[in-house]
Amino acid sequence: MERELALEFARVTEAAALAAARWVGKGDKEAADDAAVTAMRVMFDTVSVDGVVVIGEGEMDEAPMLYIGERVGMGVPPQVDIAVDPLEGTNIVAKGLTGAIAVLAVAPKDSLLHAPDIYMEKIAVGPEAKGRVHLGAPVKENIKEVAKSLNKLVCEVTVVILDRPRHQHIIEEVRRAGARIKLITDGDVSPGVAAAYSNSGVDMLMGIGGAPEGVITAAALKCIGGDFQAKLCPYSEVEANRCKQMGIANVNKVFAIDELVKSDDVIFVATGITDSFLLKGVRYDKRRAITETLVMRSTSGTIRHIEANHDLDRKPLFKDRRIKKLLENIN
Ligand code: VTB
Repeated sequence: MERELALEFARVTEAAALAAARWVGKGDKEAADDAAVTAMRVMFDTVSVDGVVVIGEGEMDEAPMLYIGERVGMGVPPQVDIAVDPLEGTNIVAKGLTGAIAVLAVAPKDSLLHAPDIYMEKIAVGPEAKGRVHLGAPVKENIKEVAKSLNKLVCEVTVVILDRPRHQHIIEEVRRAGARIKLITDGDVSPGVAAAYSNSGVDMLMGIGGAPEGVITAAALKCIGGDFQAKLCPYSEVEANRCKQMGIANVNKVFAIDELVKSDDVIFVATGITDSFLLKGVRYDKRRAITETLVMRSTSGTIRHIEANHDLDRKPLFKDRRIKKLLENIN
């Protein structure tokens, strides 16, 4: 993939973040998601790829846009798989909490795992701990390995976990091991990626979240050199069959990062909507808005944080008929 594409995709997540940011704290997660999806769709139309959404807003019959199987881009080569989460953290935006991002990952056709929207058990760590942790190993062992790899004491290691009753046992095991915990209300992509930044305040992500979010996190960690392992968690026969239909023969398999993201040519882009471990959220300054976007390419290993200052009165995005219509509905 041409490196210029990375910047084109950055404009896509910026647009989603700018649109969703208007709904921060308004208690309407559907409207926020709708805004992010619509803005992303508008921008995708300008990107020179022949893309298929392999992870998106759901199946064709349940999502009007960015559904799994939808073709996006201008329809010109390269052919790519696209994993998108236009608003990772709809509840976060609705309540005005921290941790919402607009995110996507792009890789050559057929190289991202086609994961249904079911749960996935995950472990994410940074480059130093690569190959030293194992999903399924005792929590205490994994934490010890992370501490050693980072030259920290166990009591200085920070593990991020989604605050859910299903994680009570992990929380207890981490506490027994003596490590620190940050519980989050939602949004496990940003802390998963942040685990690879030595000064982010996150050393590990553990627990069960969404499978699509898992593949997106794996794409980022592939760029940055971290490690990620995952196991699908189908909770019913229907979900297990859905995995099989999507080509996953063994639903109990522990996937290594290179099995979730098979290509070495990956682009990961995320823009902050509200502040997170990774990025600052959208801020307004008079008639301008400031966004922070993370852009990574695995081929070069370059990691860019792009701060953009948008003129809200001149931005073509806000002149688009579809976006204008959505914004009119904000009270
Ligand atoms: C997970 C997590 C996401 O939603 O999908 C979660 O990966 C849903 O889990 O980051 P619950 O059913 O337990 O709420 C997010 O937190 C946000 O999309």
